Amino acid sequence: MSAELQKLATEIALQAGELIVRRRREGVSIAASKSSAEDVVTHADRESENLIRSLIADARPGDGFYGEESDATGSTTGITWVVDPIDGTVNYLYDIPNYAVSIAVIEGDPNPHTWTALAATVTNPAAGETFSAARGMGATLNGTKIQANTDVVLSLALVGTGFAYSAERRIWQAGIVQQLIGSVRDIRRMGSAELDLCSVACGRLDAYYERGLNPWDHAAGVLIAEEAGARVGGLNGARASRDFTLATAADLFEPLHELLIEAGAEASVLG
Ligand code: LIP
Repeated sequence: MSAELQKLATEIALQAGELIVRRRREGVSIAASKSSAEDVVTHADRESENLIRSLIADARPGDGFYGEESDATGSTTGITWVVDPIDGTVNYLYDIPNYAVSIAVIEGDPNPHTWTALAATVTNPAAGETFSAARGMGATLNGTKIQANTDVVLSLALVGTGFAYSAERRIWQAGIVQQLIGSVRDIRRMGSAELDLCSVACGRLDAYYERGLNPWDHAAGVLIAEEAGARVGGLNGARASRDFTLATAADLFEPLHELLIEAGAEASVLG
C-alpha cells in the first residue's frame, strides 16, 4: 500500500509542479496576505492546491485532505493527504528557484504528534528534482537512493533554519542563531522547510531546525529524512511538530539538541 500511495503522490506532485512553473513564467500575482503582510498566498498556491485536491478525490474518494490553502476534509478510509501546494512561497514570488510541491500521506488524525506517515513526495520543479519515500522502503532523489550524512562533529556542521512571518518571532529566532553560529560550521537559510528537510536527507545539510512550522511544512520532508537515515524529532523527546522540528545526521542530534537548549530554544515566549 505505501508504495502505491508513494507512486500516486509523485504523479500528482509532478502535475502540480508543471502548473506552478507555467504560472511562474506567466507572472505571479498575490491573492491575499494571511497571518501578516509578509505571509502571502499567490493565485498559483490556490490553483495548485485545487488541482492536487481534485486529483486525489478522483483517485481515492473517501481519503481525507489537510492542506495549507483550503478547509480540511475528514477521512472515511483512515488515510489523509497533508499538502503544501507551494512550500517556499516567498521564494516563488521572487523567482528564487527553491520552492516545492509537498505531499505526505498519513494514517490516523492529521496531528504530527500521533500520525503515521506512509508515503511522501517533495518536488522542486524549478530544479527538476523530486524527493520521495515510502515507510520502510528508503528515500530517493529522482529515483536514486539517498543517505543522510554520518560522523558529523558539531563544530563542522552545516545547519539550515528558517524564520517566521511574525517580526517578533523572527527577532527571537535570530537570537537563537546568534548563540549557535559560533559553535557550528555555518548557517543556511534557503526558504523552504520541506526542501531543507530533503537537503538533510541527501547530505546537502548536516542538520535543519525550525520552530513554528505548520504540519504541511514538515510532514513529507520528515518521512524522507527518516527513511534516508537522519534522526528527526522535537525537543526533549517529542516528535517533530509546530513546537519544534529538528532533523540531523544521526550522531549529531544529541549535541545539537543540547546546544539549542542552552541557546533557549525551549522558551515559551512565543507559545
Ligand atoms: C515557509 C517554510 C519556511 C518558513 C516560513 C514558511 P510557506 O512555508 O517553508 O521554512 O521559514 O516561515 O513557513 O509559507 O512557504 O509554505
